Amino acid sequence: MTTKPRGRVLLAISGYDPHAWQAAFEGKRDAVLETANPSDPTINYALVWRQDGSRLKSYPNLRAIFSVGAGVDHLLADPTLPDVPIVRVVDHTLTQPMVEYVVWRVLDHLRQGLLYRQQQKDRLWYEPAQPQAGEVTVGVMGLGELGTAAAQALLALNFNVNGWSRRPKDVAGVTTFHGQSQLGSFLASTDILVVLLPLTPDTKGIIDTQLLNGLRRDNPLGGAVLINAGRGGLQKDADILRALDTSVLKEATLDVFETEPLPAESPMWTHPKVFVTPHAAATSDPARLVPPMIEQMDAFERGEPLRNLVDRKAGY
Ligand code: NDP
Ligand code: OXD
Repeated sequence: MTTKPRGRVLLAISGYDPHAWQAAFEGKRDAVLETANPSDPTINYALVWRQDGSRLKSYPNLRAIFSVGAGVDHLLADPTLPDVPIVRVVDHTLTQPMVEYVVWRVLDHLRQGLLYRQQQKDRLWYEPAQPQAGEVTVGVMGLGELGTAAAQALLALNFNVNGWSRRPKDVAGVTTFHGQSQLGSFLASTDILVVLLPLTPDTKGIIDTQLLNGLRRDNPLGGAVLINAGRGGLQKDADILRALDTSVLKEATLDVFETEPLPAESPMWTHPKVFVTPHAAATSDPARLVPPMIEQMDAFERGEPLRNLVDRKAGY
């Protein structure tokens, strides 16, 4: 009996080390960085991160695209992307670090981390009023895989939690809001805003002056706090800086920026009210993520449906 050859994988990856992704395929499936023949008929899959989609359109037997991350804005922005199913990352090894990141940053803002770091520099012994989690409401924008897990972890810490999504959603313990019509009420009852939205035409630039003005400022923290770990394109950096300088915002944690890497001249780097991380909230690890991708390819070749598919029309 002859066995059907298993489809080869093209690695179209930048921003991560493509060799590390290739190594994770070793001995399991043939994965290549380049093909000598740009219309190589043996390529059935592409693993993609921030690459020019036009590179993919010449492969006649491409059957599916796997995004190396949860977000797929890097793919959908490209009009030449072949019309094949797109699988994105949904995996506890990506969800867990995002939950850790959100909990860490929310607790740091609650427990006055920025203030204490400055006080230590100044050798200042001063204890400000300390609200407790139960007196503070965290609003999670984007109640998907990551947002829901983060909301649940925050509930376990006794925070009040609001959630905002595109469609109505029921998450135990979370006060949910959806759509543009309920955005105002969501913001008006939120003290710490955690953004875990995908970047789509509808969400681009959503974190602007108008949105930040809508947050609840009169709260036990002494001001509204923003944490964006979604995408830089969701925010207007200049509006955030203005909100910080006019006390519309008390503090911000930003993992993502309009331009990445954050340019050396950006005032974000040195702003006393901003905590910067380099798009590192949850990083895709090839050793952890390639095995489930291979399982999906194997199952697909047995005739089973692909999972974690992107809805191209919705944009995520
Ligand atoms: P999901 O697709 O599971 O969830 C997206 C959520 O956003 C859903 O609740 C969806 O609503 C909501 N949403 C989408 N569009 C709108 C809209 N127009 N109005 C209101 N709500 C909207 O995504 P994940 O949770 O897996 O990931 C979220 C994002 O996190 C990724 O797209 C990526 O950009 C970012 N990310 C960042 C990382 C980092 O290291 N900084 C790491 C990993 C991801 P509904 O439930 O109704 O569909
Ligand atoms: C992702 C990311 O989308 O790392 O997974 O940003």
